[in-house]
Amino acid sequence: MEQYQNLVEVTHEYAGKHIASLLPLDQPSQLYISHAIILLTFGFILIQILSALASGLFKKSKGSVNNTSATTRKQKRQQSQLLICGPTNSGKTALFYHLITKEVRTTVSSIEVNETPKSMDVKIPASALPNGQDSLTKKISVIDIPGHYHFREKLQDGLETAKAILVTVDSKEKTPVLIACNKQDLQFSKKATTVEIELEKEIEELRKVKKAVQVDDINEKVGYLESMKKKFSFSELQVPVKFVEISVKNEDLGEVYKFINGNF
Ligand SMILES: Nc1nc2c(ncn2[C@@H]2O[C@H](COP(=O)(O)OP(=O)(O)O)[C@@H](O)[C@H]2O)c(=O)[nH]1
Ligand SMILES: [Mg+2]
Repeated sequence: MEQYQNLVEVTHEYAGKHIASLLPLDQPSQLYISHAIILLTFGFILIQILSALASGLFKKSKGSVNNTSATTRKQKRQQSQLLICGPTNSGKTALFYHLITKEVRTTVSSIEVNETPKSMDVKIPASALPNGQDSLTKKISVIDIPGHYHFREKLQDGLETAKAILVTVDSKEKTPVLIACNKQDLQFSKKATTVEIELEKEIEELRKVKKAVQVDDINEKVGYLESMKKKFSFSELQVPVKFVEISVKNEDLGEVYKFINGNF
């Protein structure tokens, strides 16, 4: 857990420095700055997810080890909660409301947790189902947690108990992660493959920095990233992480419904 906390803190600091070094740039660079902020915040959240996975939060307790917290987690997991996380302004709350009301709402950006009180009916449209199949209803609860550092504990709890995690950006018993690249209706939106490549580069840079400062001491705990033997790549992860393109505004949410249908 300590390793996890350290990783989160270092990542946060890293993101902060990068953003600070970009700030003196002139106005035309605003687009790049906002992209950098989105990428770095998202990298921060993703590394929280990866380090939570690495520290065994999602591992099923097998046979000999059957401790109470694992049992509690299993009970909580049965609540079938879909966790939506990602950087501020990536459309988490818009997606949250659409899933439960089917309305495209212009959400007012505010930093708060949105959570359905209990299992809700979420209709999976026929268009997201194999040919000829009628729409169906899944009972799930949904939680939308802001990407702000202030909510790290809430996010950590959510990561432990979620049945599935959906990350908006602008896994055997492994929790599948869908990176939903939202706002594809906008002209300069990035393709899912571009977001994946850029994130891989950012995380690889962080891995190199951490590896370079690593102390060769067997008593020293080795973090998840620096323990990796080769270049970071999403496809090499044991956790299935999929990048898809969506638009809440255009109600282009087929990949989200396929994800929900495949996991609940
Ligand atoms: N163009 C466009 N705007 C969107 C889309 N989804 C959300 N938004 C807008 O993006 C802004 C941030 O959305 P919000 O759900 O509050 O983001 P959150 O901070 O991640 O919860 C709001 O103004 C939304 O109306 C989308 O698919 N396309
Ligand atoms: Mg929100």
